[in-house]
Order: sequence, then C-alpha cells, then structure tokens
Amino acid sequence: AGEKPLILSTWNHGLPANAAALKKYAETNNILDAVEAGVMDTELDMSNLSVGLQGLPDREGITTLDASIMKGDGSCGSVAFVRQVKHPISLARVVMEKTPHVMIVGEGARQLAIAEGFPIEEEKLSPKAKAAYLKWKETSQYKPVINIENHDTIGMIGIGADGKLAGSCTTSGLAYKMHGRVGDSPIIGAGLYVDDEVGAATATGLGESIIRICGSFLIVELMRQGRTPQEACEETVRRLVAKNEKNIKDLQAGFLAINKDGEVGAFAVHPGFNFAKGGLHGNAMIDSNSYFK
Ligand code: SD4
Repeated sequence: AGEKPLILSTWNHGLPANAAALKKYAETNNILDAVEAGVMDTELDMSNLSVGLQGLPDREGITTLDASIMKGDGSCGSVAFVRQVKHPISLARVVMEKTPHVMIVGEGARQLAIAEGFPIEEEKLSPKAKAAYLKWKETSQYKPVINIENHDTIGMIGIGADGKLAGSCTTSGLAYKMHGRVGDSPIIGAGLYVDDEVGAATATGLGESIIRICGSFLIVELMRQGRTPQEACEETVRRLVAKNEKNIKDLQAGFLAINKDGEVGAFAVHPGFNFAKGGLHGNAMIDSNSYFK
C-alpha cells in the first residue's frame, strides 16, 4: 500500500502547493484544511495565468473563477463564474460548510463572499494577463493550444494518516472563453470527486471533454469496481478519447487518482502532463504517461 499522508496535485505549481498542504496538515492533522491551504498558494501565484484573479480573462477581458472542494463523506461545495474574489476555494468551502447548497455562481457567489467578509478585489487584469489578452484580441481566434492555454489549473487530492480523503480544484478556466462559460473544475464529479470508501480523483485540461464523461466520478467508480488508480485513469482517458473524437488532436486532459490505500494513478490524452506527489518522504514532480505518444 502507498504512504499516508499523501498529497497529489496537477502541474509544476503542484510542488509548492503540496508543500503548503503538507505544512497545513502537520499543523492541523486535517486533510480538508490541507487541500484548501495547498491550492490557496496557487491562487496567489502571479506567474500562474490559469488560476486566481491574475489568470487570463474571458473574451470580454474579464477574469472569472471556478473552484470546488470535497470531503470523502460526500460533503462538497463549489463556486463558478465568480469575479473579484482572490480565494474561490475558500468560498467553495463556505458553500459546503455554511449553506444548504452545493453550488453558487456568478453575482450570487460574489454576494456570499461579501457577506462572509471576503475582501473584494478591484477588477483589473494582471500585467501578464493584460498583455496576453491584448495580443489575443488582434486576431480574437478561439483556439486552445494543447498544454499551453489549457494548462495550469490546480486539482489536488489527498489522504490523511487516518485514511480520510479530500480534494480541491481551482481555476480561471480556459483563456478567452465565452463570458459565463463554466468548465469542469467546479462541477462535482467532473473536475473533482472524493469518496472515503474508495478514493479520489481530479482533472485538468479541456473542461468540456471532461464534463462530457463525468471524468472524476468515473475514475472513482472504476476504482470501486476493483481497478487500480492507474487502470481507472487509463480507462477514463480511453472513454474521453472515444467521446471527443472530433477535436482530440487539439485537446489535452489529464487525470490524477488516489485510492484509500494511498496508491496513485495518473494518465493524460497527450504527452506533457505532470503532477506533484508529496508525503512525509518528500515532494517531487512525476511525468504522466499518455494515450497518444
Ligand atoms: C477548464 N479544466 O476550465 C479547466 C482548465 C484547466 O489546466 O484545467 N487548465 O476547462
């Protein structure tokens, strides 16, 4: 069996995010606190243009954020299409813990943030996002580039020493999306799914392709039926490929999974997906295998 506690998260920024999560876990022994604190680090990372308010905007030039959080007992919360909030993951946690709902979007989510005392930020693109947006506007072509514009959402899943699981996922979504577009990251079962009886999974990449197959839920259900996390990720990518044939050459998607024994899996559509794996014995990047070579 794998080690516990263990934290997995997507892409290179997963390394500092895992470190933040493990630090929080050491303080609280609470895996939910850990996965929230972990991705909060990424939400503030000015070099990341796919997470947080510094992320690339939609085609109107407005940055809108999606996030979700889930515990292995089935508790979950998410926000989507939210503006001016620095830590959508913490707002998703508020939805989970303080409201009778699972998902709150748009202006309603911003109002909840205000009511909960979250600071509301001025709506202003980060210098990097602004430069990229102005360049994009020259042609205004909507064409996500594999591993570049689809890149860098953080999905994090973790298991505590007590075997309890939790996960988090936060993003500014696809660059230059239509205003109001929501991706997989805040959709429970698509971008994130956690069940203490089985394991957890999270996703990154072209959200439409992931929502279509309920990607993270599918991985957890395949593990429930006896697949290893690796087998479940591979089968889910095969399903995604089959259901997205038309644009498969141009889309990337990657999945991470962990089971309740702490075994891990990862798989992507195309090469280039990597993830960070962190525990008591270290925190390191691992390259994922992929369906296409
Ligand atoms: C989305 N899945 O909004 C997100 C984007 C992403 O790495 O994962 N970027 O579709």
